[in-house]
Amino acid sequence: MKFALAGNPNSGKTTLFNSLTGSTAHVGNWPGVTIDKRSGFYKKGGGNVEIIDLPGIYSLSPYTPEEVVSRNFLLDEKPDCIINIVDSTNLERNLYLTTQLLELDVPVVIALNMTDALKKEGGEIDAAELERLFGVPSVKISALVGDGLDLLMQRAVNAAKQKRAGRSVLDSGKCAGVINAIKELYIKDNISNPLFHAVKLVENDGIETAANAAFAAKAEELKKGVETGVFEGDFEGLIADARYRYISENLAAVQKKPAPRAVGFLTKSDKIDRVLTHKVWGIPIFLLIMLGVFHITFGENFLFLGGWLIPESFDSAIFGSGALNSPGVIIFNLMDAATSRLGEVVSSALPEGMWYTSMISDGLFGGVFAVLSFVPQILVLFLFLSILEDSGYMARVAFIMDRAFRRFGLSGKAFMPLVMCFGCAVPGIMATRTLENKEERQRAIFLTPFFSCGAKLPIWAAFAGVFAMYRGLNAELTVFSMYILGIVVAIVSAFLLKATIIKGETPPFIMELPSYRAPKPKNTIIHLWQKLKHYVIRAGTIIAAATVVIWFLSSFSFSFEWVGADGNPEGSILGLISKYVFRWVFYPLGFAMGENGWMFVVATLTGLIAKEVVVATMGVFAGMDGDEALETEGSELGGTALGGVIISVGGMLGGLNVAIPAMFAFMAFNLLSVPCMAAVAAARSELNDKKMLFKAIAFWIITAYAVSLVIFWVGTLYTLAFWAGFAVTAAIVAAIAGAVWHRLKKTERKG
Ligand code: BGO
Repeated sequence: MKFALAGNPNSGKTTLFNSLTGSTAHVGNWPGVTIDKRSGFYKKGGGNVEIIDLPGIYSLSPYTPEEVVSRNFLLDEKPDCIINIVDSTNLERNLYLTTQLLELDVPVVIALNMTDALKKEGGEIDAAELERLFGVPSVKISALVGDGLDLLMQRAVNAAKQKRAGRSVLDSGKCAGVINAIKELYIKDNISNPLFHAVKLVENDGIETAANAAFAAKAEELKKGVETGVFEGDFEGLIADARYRYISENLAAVQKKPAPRAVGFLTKSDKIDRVLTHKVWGIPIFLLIMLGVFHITFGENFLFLGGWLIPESFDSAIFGSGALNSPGVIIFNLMDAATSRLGEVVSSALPEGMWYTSMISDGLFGGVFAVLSFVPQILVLFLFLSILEDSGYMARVAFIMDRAFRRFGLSGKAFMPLVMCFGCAVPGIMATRTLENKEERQRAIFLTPFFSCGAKLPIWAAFAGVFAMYRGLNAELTVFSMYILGIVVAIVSAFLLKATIIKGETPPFIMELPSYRAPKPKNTIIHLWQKLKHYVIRAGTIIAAATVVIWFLSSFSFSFEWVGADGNPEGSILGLISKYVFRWVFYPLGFAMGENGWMFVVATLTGLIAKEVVVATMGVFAGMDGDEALETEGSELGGTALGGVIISVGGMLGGLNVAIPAMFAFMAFNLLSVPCMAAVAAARSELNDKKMLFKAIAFWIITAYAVSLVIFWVGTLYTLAFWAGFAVTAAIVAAIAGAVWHRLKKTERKG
C-alpha cells in the first residue's frame, strides 16, 4: 500500500513521518525540481505500507513548485490513501487544504495533530463531529508525543481497502450547477478524479484550462449564468471564499476554542521574545550567548575562577595552570590522554626503526588520533547548539538577522541554511533548496564555507590552545573570533555578490516563530549521536586514508628513499614540492615563512579534501618531527596528540615574531577557502550550473587569500607599531562602510 502524507508547512508532517517510518526513510528529489522527496516504510507495517511525505502546501492550486509536485503525485501516482495532517491549534487555515483533498477520488484520513498543545491552551476538538462533517475518518494524534499513531494507521489501512468518490463542500454553493455539469463531461471522457478536475476548471486553474481547452470553453459559457456579486467574475476568489465560509460556519460544532486572550495579553514566549528579539539588544544577546557556549567548550579559566579559588600549583586535566578548565577542555584532556596512551601501547608492540612502525604510529595514529581527540569538544559544542536549536532560539536568530541584514542581500530565510553550516556545510548547502528565489539560493551557497563547520573546530581548538599556552591569549576569544570573522565576511560578501555577479532582489521573509519549549533529551541525543557517527566514520575512512598518503609523501624522497627515518620530512616528496612550489604562493600570507612554514602549506592543501585533515596532517608531521622539540618546549604535553600539533605550530611561534598574525592568517584561509570535497559536490548538484560552480570556487579562494593577506600584514603592522596598525584597520573599516553606505543610498534612490 502507498500512503501520501499531505498537510500545511509546520503542521508536523516531518515529525509524523519520522515517527511512523523510523530509520527506513529515504531522501531523494522529485523529478525536475530540487524539492526533497522523502519516502519510507511504516515501521509496524511489515514493509507493506510505504509512506510518501509530500512537500508542505496550502492548496492544490499551482502557485508554488511544492503545490505542483504534490498535485501531480496525487493525480498520477494514485496513492491508496491520503493522510491529511492538520494542526489542531490552527484548524481553520489547515482545513482549507482538506476541502481540496476531499475532492479527489482517494480515501482520506484526517490526522488532527498537536492535540497536546491544544489541550495545554485549554482547547478541544470533537473528532467524531469532524468525521461527520467531512465524511472521512478523523483521528486525534500528537506526532511529537507519539499519541494516537497506531489508531491513525489502523484507520488509514482500513480506509485504503475501500473505494471513495470525491466530495466537495461546494455542493450547495453558487457554482454547484456548473461544477456538476463539467464533472459529467470528465466522467464521459473517462477521466479519473472528475470532481477535482471540474472544480479546478471552474476556478480558472492554469494547468487545468491548458490541458482541457474545450471543457474550459464550455465552463466559461456556463459560468455566465452565475451571480458572482462582489467577486465580479473572479471564480477563484468566489470558490476560496465558499470553502472558508463552509469551514467557519461548521467549526463551532467541531472545536472548543481556547478562551480568548485579553487585549495586550502576552504568552510566556512573547515575554521572552521581548528581550531576546529586541531591536537593539537582539544581536548583542546572541553574541553573548555564543560567547558563553564557547567559554564552556574551550575556556581554560572556567567562570573566571582562576586565581580566586584554584591553587596556582595544581596542574592536571581538570585544573589548568592555576585555573579550572571548562567542561569541554576537561573532557578533551581526558580523551587526548586516552588516545595517546593507546597510541603508545600499540607503538611499543611494534619493532623500532621500521617504516611500517612509523606509518602506523606517526601516520595513522598521529593523524587519526589528532582528529579523534577533538571529538568530545565538538560534542560539547553541538550539545549547546542543539539545545539552542531545539528550544526555538535559532529560529529567532534567523528573524533577528533578517531585520539587521536584509539590506545587505541576506534574508532570514537564507540565514537558516547558513546557520546549519555551523554543523556541516553539506546539509547547509542542501537546505538552500528551501529558498525559492534562484539568486538568493546562489548567494547563500557562495556563503556557506564562511560559517565555521564542526570539521574546522579542531583547527581553532589546537591554535587556541597554543595561543593560550605560549602567548597568554584567551582561548574562547580565539575560537569566537573565527566564527565572527566568518559571519562578517559572509555579510560583506553577500553585499558584494548582490552588487556584482549575482544580482537580484532579496525576497520578503515571512515565518511563524514556534513557541519556546524545553529541549527534548531524545532529540539532543539523536543529534549528538549523528554527529559522533559522522566524525568517527570520517576519521576511520577518508582521514585515515589521507593520513597514510600524507605520511607516505612526507616520508619518502623522489628516489623512494625513506627520509622519515632520520626525522627529515623536508627532503620528502611533499616537503620538496611544498617548499619549492606551493610555499611561494602562500608566502605573502605569512604562514609559509619560517622553518616549519612548508608544513602549514601542506596542511592547507590537504585540508581542501576535508578540514579535519589539517590537524591530522600536523599530527603526522608532529609525530615525525616533534621529538626534539618535545624535550624543550611544551614538555608537559609531550607525547599527546595535541602536544604534537602544538609543538609543530609552537616551533614556528618560537622562531618568528610575526607568528601570531601569520597563524591567524592561516586560520582565516582555512576558514574561508574551499570547505571540503563533499561540500563542493553538494554545491555542484545544488547550483546545477558548471560555470557558477567555478565562480563559487574562485570566489572562495580569492576571498580567503585576500582576507588572510590583510590579516597578516595589518596584524604585523600592529606588532611593529600599534597605532599604525590601528590606523590602517580604521581606514579599511571606513572604506568598506563607505562603499556599503554609498551602494545602499544608490539602491534607495532607485527604489
Ligand atoms: C519545532 N505537538 C507539539 N506540541 N508540537 C508538534 C507536534 C505535536 O504533536 N508535531 C510537531 N510538532 P514539523 P512540517 C520547534 O520545530 O514536523 C512541532 O513543516 C522547534 N524546533 O516539533 O517540522 C515540531 O514538517 C523549537 O516544532 O512540521 C516542530 O509539517 C521550538 O511542530 C513544529 C518549538 O513540525 C513543526 C518548536 C527547533
